[in-house]
Amino acid sequence: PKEIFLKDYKMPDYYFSKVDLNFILGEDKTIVHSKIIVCPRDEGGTSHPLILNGIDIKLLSIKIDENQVKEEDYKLDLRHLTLQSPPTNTFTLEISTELYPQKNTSLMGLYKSSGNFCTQCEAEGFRKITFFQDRPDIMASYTCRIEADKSLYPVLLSNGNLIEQGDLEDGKHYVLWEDPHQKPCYLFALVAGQLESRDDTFTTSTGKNVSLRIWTPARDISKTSHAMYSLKAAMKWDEETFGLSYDLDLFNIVAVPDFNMGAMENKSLNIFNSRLVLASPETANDGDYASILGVIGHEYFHNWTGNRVTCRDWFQLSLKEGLTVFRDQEFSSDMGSRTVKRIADVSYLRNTQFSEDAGPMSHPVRPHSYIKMDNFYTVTVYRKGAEVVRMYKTLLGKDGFRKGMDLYFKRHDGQAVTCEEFFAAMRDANDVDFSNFLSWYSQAGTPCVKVTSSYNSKTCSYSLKFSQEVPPTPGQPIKEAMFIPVAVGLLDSSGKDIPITSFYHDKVLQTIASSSQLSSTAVLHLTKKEEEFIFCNIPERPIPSLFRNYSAPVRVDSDLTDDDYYFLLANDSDEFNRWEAGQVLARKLMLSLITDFHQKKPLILNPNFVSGIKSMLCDSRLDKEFISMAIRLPSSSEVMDLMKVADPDSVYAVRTFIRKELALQLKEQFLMTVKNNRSTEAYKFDHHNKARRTLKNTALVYLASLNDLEMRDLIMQEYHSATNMTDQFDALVAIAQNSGKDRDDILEDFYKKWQHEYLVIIKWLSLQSFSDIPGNVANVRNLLNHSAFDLRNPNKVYSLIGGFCASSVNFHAKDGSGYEFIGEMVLQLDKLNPQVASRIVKSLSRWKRYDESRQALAKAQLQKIVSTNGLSENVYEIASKSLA
Ligand code: HT7
Ligand code: ZN
Repeated sequence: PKEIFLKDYKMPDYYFSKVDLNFILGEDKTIVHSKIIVCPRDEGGTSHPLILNGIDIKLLSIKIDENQVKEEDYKLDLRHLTLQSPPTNTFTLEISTELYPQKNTSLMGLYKSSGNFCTQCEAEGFRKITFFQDRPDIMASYTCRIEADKSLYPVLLSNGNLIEQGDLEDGKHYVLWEDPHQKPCYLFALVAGQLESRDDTFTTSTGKNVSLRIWTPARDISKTSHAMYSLKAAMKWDEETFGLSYDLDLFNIVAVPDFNMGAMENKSLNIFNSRLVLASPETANDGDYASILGVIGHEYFHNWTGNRVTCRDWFQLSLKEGLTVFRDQEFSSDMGSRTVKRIADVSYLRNTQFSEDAGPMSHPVRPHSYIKMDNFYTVTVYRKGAEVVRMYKTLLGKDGFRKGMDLYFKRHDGQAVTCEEFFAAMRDANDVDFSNFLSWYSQAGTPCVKVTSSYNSKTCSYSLKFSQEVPPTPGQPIKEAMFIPVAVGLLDSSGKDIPITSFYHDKVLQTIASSSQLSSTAVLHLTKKEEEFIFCNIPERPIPSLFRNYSAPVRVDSDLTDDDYYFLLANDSDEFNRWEAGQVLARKLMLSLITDFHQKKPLILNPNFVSGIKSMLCDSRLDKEFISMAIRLPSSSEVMDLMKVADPDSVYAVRTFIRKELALQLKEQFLMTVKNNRSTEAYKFDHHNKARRTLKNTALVYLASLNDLEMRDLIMQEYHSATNMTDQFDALVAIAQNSGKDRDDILEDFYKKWQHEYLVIIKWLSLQSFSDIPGNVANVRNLLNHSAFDLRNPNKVYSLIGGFCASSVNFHAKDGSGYEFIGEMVLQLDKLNPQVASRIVKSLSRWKRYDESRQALAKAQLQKIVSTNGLSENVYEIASKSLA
């Protein structure tokens, strides 16, 4: 397979100014006619070959300026149609193709989902529809005519405005859509089928009325009210926060059950995985409601960050994704609790991106190369990319960041640009010098920052010395120092922030202008491998609160003692760092218990830790969702990441021990928590109610670990009396922790209740696949044959097979049965849907982190996969890089 490099980017020789598409949708084939106005970049100059991408489609005819192109004037291979020497002045290119959406199980290009036609063109799906320069820097205005059977496909949608429609012979009808905005082909969309809509309107700040429509099959319309609420909230938020209004008269969202990712921001016709649109209190839980809010926001925000200003090439993906994730995170923060959202986002980053960055698939936020672009829709591009955007805001402040955003849109509206252009807008709007900040885009790996401190009581000065190191990653053995913003606060012995007025850096005194920053927090600019900051006028030895609000995506290693962390846990004015202090203590505790476990010593829980958890649990001044996050233990993957040789069994044993011990020692407090946080009111998705439910159900999971009759009855009662899916499912999770008849019966009961609700069944599958109960691989294998499972549906695959990979004990079973199962599944899936298969094969990529025996077993599966004939490029890229 061919690797594509960022350094080889070349401007296109031809631009397309106008594209008219005509789809004739049929039951066994679809015909697409395209008419393109092609403009040579060097108008009237020398002729260059025009290379068009095309995969899995049949060429029917090709014309230039209405004349059929002769066979000797073009070349057709499995991936391209090349016109050897097209005209050197603007010309019209007409191409007809035949395609087979009904057979398209890759869910890219045009395909059928539950009887309806829909498209997915990002990143490179448009080439499965027609021959085209399928690259994001080809921006054109489009029309789209769709012709189809009227009774089978009464609704025909595409981008822009509906300008014509009518009936045709033989029970057919047609529509004509026109999109006035120039766009790259990855934003093209078409939907045809039996759908109904929930309609609403939004009036923009300039007084324009926008029609909003959310389309689903008729039976699901009642589940779209939260999505509509989320859309309107997002439209309002973008106007208020960034001054960005919607730019067309119509905004459509369509929910489909078969979709490779979460959603797609096609211009004015967003297509969503139905799990991110449909919700009712009975069938969706708080997590689903929160995801819908965030993802509806995310896709809507792309209208400016992605669509109006797009990427020059796919290496720049984070330009739109990192920025848009940052925007959706801020939106969700403003709609709920800022601290809780930040904690959730940082936990996710640590659990997923840190391990990606420490493995064979580690790549910079802007990758240097790829074989298959689909493989680079990663947590690094999305989540680390969002942290990079957040650092601009931390460095520039809210107003400075807004100025940078304004300049970015002023300069680049309607253009396809690079990450440098975003950087330049931030820099120029604020007139700052961010020297080596761009290395966040080009260097992979999670930087590690070491901090040591000292206090001089004679001079009342306090020194913080920093050293930074970025670990070697594939293809990047040596790293430069990064530009790292460190938000620092200093606490006095009563726990209050000491005002920071000035500090020395490089022997230069820097005074903090109180207007630009809160004087309780200073943002230090780390730019070298080693440097020192000396704070002046510090009357007593302070306790430092470092990287407040997680000001940079780094690992921190400081000389703070456990006592310092307990102090921060109790006192820090930065709530994020209060949580962080608890996590540091929990990580240290778990690692030391793991050592004890390996040395076969008895496990004893540190009483300070128990009282720390107890005081959090009983502190009525704290936000309830914050408490539930603060009393949760770091995940197994986070702890395994910190071990020399990752050992799932010892992590599992220690986590189970701590959970049970906390439940034993704090049983009264957990029971009170459950009692005090029940509600008799109807389900409401707001922060207050969500926080209450989360805390109650976290306490329930602790209590379930006691696995005695009293707790069993309590949780059964919670399950049966639940009036919403959040409470019902969390009770089910609590019960299902322990194997036995209760577990089997209740899983059966839940299935019977919800078997006709596809989105609930997905939850049921993942609950079972993720389980730590012994020998679970056999259960998961059995579920493959359950009538509820379907290998062609990505949601079901991610729930059952993806969920299994995330389970620490069974996936890493010592006998290799977990790896073997995944090896088999990858090969089966690859024949149907390579994108889904390559997401699953990633779970084997970190095999070198485990003991020798597990290494050999996982490696054997990867070797079997790469040596399979006819393997997709998607899976090949991940499996071969994992073996390298
Ligand atoms: N921009 C969207 C990307 C996407 C995608 C990529 C590859 C294959 C299928 C896909 N579906 C959607 C999603 C987003 O907003 O980030
Ligand atoms: Zn996105």
